[in-house]
Amino acid sequence: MDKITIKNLEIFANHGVFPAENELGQKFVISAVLYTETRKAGKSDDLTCSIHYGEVSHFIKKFVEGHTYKLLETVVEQLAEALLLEWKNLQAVELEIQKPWAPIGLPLETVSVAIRREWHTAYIALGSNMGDKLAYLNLAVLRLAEHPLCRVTKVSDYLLTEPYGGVEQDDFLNGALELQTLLPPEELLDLLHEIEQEAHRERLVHWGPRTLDLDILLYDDEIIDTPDLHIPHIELHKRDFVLIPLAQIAPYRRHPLLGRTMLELKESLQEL
Ligand code: PH2
Ligand code: MG
Ligand code: MG
Repeated sequence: MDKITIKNLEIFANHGVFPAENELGQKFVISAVLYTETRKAGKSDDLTCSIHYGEVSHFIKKFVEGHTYKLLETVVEQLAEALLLEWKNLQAVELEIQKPWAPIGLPLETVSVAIRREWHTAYIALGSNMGDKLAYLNLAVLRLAEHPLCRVTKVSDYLLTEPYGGVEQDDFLNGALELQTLLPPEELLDLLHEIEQEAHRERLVHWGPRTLDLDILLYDDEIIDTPDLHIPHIELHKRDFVLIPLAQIAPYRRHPLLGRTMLELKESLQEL
């Protein structure tokens, strides 16, 4: 992706672990790489199609002067989030903050922290087979849509499905949604668990009845296998109640391990 770079912007501010740093202040030097498509602006010569680096620079100055954090880590984390939320066409940002006068009692040229943060695309499966199923799925969509670090970009139709997996239970209402998010996978999983809790989800029977089940199906093209988290969802390609709604909102998205599109996976399942 194209990028716009701001290099070594000097700002006097008050971040630091030592109280004297918070009181007296010192020099910080910030660099930012803004990832955005510049093609449209390049063809039209219209600044509104791009990102005004002057505005970004003043935003950074105001932000860094206007907060007092102990850690450089916090300054860049909070600043990256603020930038990604403020500029709609900013896909990713790299930030580096330097502290050339760091008071550590030793001569050094500079110390710095650098991070990259970006919008991720995730697909979430929705399921309910207890109580007001429709209200539970709608609650999930609403909670994700109103979360400051998430944007719901597509919601599939909901469908009634027979229980899969051998447990005798009521039919499910299933669906899927597409999300843009600044949350890393583990934090997204925590958020889904919080929403399940709000729906009074009780984990009694494995694969048993539930008011609300929210599963991460895909997260960019990442492959993650930790004890708590498997992405892509391990059963994704075996379940029509996942593939029907997912193929509706992301037909040409490819499974990162199987290499086949969601439409292909759905069709090959239906041929069985
Ligand atoms: N979820 C399960 C087990 N079985 N069956 C259907 N039809 N829909 C589900 O969402 C579902 C299921 C475990 O998550
Ligand atoms: Mg599930
Ligand atoms: Mg689950």
